[in-house]
Amino acid sequence: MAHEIAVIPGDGIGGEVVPAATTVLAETPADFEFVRGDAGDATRAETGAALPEQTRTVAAAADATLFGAAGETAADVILPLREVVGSYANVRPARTYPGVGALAPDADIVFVRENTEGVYAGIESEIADGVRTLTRVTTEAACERIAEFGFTYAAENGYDQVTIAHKANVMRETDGLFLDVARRVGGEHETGYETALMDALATDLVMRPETYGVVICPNLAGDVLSDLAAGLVGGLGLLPSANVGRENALFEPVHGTAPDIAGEGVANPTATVLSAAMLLDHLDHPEVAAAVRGAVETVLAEGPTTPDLGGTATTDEMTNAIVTQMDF
Ligand code: GGG
Repeated sequence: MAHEIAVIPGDGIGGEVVPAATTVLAETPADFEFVRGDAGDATRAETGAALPEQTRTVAAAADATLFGAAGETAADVILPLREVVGSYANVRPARTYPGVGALAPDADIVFVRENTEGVYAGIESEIADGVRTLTRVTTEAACERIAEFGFTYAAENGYDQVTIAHKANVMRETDGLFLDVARRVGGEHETGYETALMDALATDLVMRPETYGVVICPNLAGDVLSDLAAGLVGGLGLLPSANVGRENALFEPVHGTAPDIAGEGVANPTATVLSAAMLLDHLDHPEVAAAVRGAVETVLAEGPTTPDLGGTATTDEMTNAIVTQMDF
């Protein structure tokens, strides 16, 4: 039976890279039915809602969702969409690929980011003229769930080092709880772990990226540190992600809408195509996912590539090259 995939391009280059990924998926031996959903800045301008009810319904009913990018309406689109699919772990692999001119020649880091709470819980207020507050939410249950996910991911994917990122010396209650719980969970697993203050970790990720494996992070730290790692491995155009829940999942490039190049047809499709490969893994097609990754790696090494990687190819040219290289 065909897998039903909710396809939500969103804004900016989302409208270019998501069709690239569905083109790749459609050329695989797996069987898909794509159901389109609208969301984002343009959708809000047209309908008044950044995430219309119909799009929520499409995502909730699908076997998995492929999302592009959100702009000004990110908080009204991607955060509730993650809720709709019940996701709690945002997995963001940052790898160096042969042939890509990267600052880090040998990085293979996977950020496992808690994505239901922290400072992204959306509890903000203006309590007086010129005074605004934000409430951070940290629960023992969510800390345990993300730590368990991170250590299990490390064991199942051959990573022998886990780093727990935190800032518990300043945010003593919230990151203190995150750190305590993640340490306890780490003690129940065989994979070795260390803890790291997230500011010092940012420096060390730049100086010694090859020493890191899985990095378990609170929500905001994971968002920021994974973008930093993108800079190390060749740019945001290369980082895929999976938002994983107990039963459902949403896949999206780590990058945003890239308004500077949106509409020019030169957006790098790699991050979204690799997100589609993560979707294939999730739907239990590991061989097909491996073939897609192999094709992406060949094209990154041999070209043609888009301008962000030093090439002159359009999104369509790079996508077609990936399709041509797929070997099932
Ligand atoms: N595809 C990633 C995207 O749309 N990013 C926009 C953004 O601000 N995301 C916040 C987040 O990932 O939590």
